[in-house]
Amino acid sequence: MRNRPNSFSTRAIHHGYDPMENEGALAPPLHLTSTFAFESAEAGGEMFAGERAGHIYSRISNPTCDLLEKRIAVLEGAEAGLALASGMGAITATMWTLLSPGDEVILDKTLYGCTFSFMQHGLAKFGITVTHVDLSVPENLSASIGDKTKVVYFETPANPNMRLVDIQAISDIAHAHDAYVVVDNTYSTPYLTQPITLGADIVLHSATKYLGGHGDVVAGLLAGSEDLVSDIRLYGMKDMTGAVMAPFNAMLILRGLKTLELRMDRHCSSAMIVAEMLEQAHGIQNVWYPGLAGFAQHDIATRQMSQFGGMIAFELNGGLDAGRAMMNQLQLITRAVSLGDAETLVQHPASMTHSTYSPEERARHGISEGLVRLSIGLEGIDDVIYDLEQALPRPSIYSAA
Ligand code: 4LM
Repeated sequence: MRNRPNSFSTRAIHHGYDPMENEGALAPPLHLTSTFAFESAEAGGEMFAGERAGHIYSRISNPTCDLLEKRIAVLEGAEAGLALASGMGAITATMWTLLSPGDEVILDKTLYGCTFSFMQHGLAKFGITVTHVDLSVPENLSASIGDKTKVVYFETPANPNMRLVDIQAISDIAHAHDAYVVVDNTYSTPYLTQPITLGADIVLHSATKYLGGHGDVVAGLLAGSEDLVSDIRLYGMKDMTGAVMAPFNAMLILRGLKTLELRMDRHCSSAMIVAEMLEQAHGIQNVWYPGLAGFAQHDIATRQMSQFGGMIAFELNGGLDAGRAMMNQLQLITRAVSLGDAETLVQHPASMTHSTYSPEERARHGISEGLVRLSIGLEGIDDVIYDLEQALPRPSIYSAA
């Protein structure tokens, strides 16, 4: 009997699965079935009444998804997990479950474009008050939270401008007011930050990104207490959104998780090299990467993240025009949205992922029009640096400096 906890990678590879219970199959079986047979009419009725365990229908649960749910729960330090069709499926299923008309949700200032749109245009339409607060300063939450606040929601680091939120400080304030804390941990992954262990109630992911890791699947995951996750499964997922993960996609995410630690180590070390290069490069106005000593919230990053992630935001002198010209010069780095893949990706949030904000909203929410976002991949770092260097503006041979 082992009496020491398994490491992150060991849990990501082995947790919840015994080949000897599955005909010796090393890789977990893919249960491609929509429905499940009942032993008797009474047994089926008991399952529907919640009096007997077992699978009923794959919009509620499925054994392949079930294994993935156990894995995300153990990696996040949570009691239970849930697999959903997409990151947006995880977000919408959670919010439809936790909120009712008349409630307030407090959101951080900066969110992924479709999350912003769902909250601003979706939830608000159904009688929920949607308030944006700069949560990078926890005192701002104390000043705004009230009796109607049911959920406090944020990303850290935030997409696309890398702002960080102190999970523990925000959770303490929210819980003193009986509000739930929901954290989108897509950028960090549980390998770098575990929000539940810092006080959050629900952690959720676009598993499309680092957890899948290969750009071949759209998927979502969340984790939290047994009770909350069961509510989201039976209400937000089953009835309100139907945003259920296909078993085949669960298999791809299970495969991705096995190499998450290895991949994240490489994403993080390469991103650090790129961020330092950009900081020194000609024609760059700003670089936002939590690992840089000059990053405004470097102290929170050091406390809350074990490494600093694979995402970088930067802005060139000359703003959007200069950024677009640079993007068009790239030969290896791929112009595409999404993130966390093996390929290094570049995109322009104001015209792409964050075009769901109006220009005025972007200005209010701290997303500059010229910001360029890089998702550093797994290629040889010399090739990535070479590509960036050949695409960046060159100093004029006439300049005095
Ligand atoms: C992107 N992002 O940024 P699905 N939460 C965060 C995200 O970045 C995303 C989602 C949720 C991008 C997609 C095109 C922090 C997505 C939504 O795409 O529904 O799995 O996740 O490039």
